[in-house]
Amino acid sequence: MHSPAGLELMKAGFNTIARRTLAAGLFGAMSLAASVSAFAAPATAEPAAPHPWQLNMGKGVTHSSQMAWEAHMVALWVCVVIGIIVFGAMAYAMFKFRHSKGAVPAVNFTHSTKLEIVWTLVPVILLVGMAWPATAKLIAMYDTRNAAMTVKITGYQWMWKYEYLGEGVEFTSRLAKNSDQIRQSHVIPKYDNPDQRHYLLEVDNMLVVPVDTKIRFVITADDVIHAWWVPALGWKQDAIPGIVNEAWTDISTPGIYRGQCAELCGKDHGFMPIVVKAVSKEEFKQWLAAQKAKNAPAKPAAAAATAAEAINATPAGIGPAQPAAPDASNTPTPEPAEPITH
Ligand SMILES: [Cu+2]
Repeated sequence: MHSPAGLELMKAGFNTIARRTLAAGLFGAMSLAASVSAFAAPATAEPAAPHPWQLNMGKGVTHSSQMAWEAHMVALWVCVVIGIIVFGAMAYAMFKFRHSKGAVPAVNFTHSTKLEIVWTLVPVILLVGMAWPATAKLIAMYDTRNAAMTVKITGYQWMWKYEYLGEGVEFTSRLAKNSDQIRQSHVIPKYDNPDQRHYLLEVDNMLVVPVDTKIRFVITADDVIHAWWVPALGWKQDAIPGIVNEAWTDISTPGIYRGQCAELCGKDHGFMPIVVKAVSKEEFKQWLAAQKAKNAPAKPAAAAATAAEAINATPAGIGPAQPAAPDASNTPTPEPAEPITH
């Protein structure tokens, strides 16, 4: 029997264990919440970003990506059902009609007309059933009519140039310095490090576009074939010198969407990423006005100054400013999401 003192000791021990379990549980819940919020922070800024252990393809944020996802899911479930029926029938036949149970092979069997009709008709119906909506979706994905604005994309070895047609706004978009430094430092970038998470997927000037707007892209290249690809938009389009390809998008959710050149275009093919920043229509108007204001008033004055200088200056001093040099202030807030992610 336990003495009262022993009982007290047991009670105390039990209380300690209970407190420790509770503390561990609380700590676990807190660290889980912390890790969830660590992932939730970038998720709000980058709604379509892939994440570790993601299994299915992403839904993206445009009508095109939604359509691609739906077509993919239909095909996936058709495959799942076929897989279950075929492997189920095989397993059943092998188990039920096995030799040890006295099964006798039907040696005189040649064919079954009924079965042949079934296994011809079922795939035909399935293929037509999948091709019909897929074709309708493809046609919709290539219909660039009634766009509210047009952006011309030109691929270069190794950067992109964006021109907002009719707005007089254009700039180049290159690999961000941060990625370049990591690349040259031979450090292995880590996903957990917010400064390194977007290694090779960050640029100096993002393509800024409004949400809920049908945007037409005309896509070409200056030197070799490139391809403009942002998975969250649901398509990729070749950029071919001498040819103008078309595409369109309508982004539903504000955020940052990342992509890459998807056509092997030379030694720096892996170092010409694409970053799209979708903002509200109002924010886009302000951004575009700021870009125009930056370019517009300088032009006549600069031209006059250049002309006046040309008369007096030494030959080395003459020449227009480098037009291709991207201005750091081109993008109002570069990577606003990143400081939140730690
Ligand atoms: Cu390229």
